[in-house]
Amino acid sequence: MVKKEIINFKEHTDGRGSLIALEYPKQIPIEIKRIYYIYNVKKDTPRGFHSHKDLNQILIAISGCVKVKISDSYDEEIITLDSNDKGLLIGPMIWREMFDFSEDAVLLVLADHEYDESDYIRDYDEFIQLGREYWKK
Ligand code: T46
Repeated sequence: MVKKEIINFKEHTDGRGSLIALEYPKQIPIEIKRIYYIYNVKKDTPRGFHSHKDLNQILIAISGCVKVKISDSYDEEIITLDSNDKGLLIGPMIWREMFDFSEDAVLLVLADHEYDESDYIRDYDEFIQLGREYWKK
């Protein structure tokens, strides 16, 4: 099993519609420093292909559907994000690839650090080497 968490968000639904609030630490376990969203992804165009050294992030398919392949350098898993009341928490030293974006997919990402290119591991062989030291199964 790859270390990750699926967080189910509480929906506030009434006659007018639905609302989901994400507040630290009640609904989400990370303090948000940055928010970004990915959309208009071309058909059959995967993204990601990297790990982070320190960053924690929560991925939410606000609209549509997207699959995320995660690996800790030993095991891998594919998680389907297809509902805006569910978030995937991924921590450090987890390789991620996002693929099969539906046309209407909007992937919202909450991150606990500012953008820092030096936090990325973009080379897969380097990730496997560092990941095996980090996770030591
Ligand atoms: C991740 C997955 C889920 C910025 O300027 N600021 C930012 O906060 C981010 C995230 C990106 N950028 C720039 C850097 C690149 O020129 O936006 C461009 C696309 O970024 P990237 O190729 O890293 O995008 P993805 O979709 O491959 O990966 C992103 C995040 O970078 C990454 O942290 O975990 O989404």
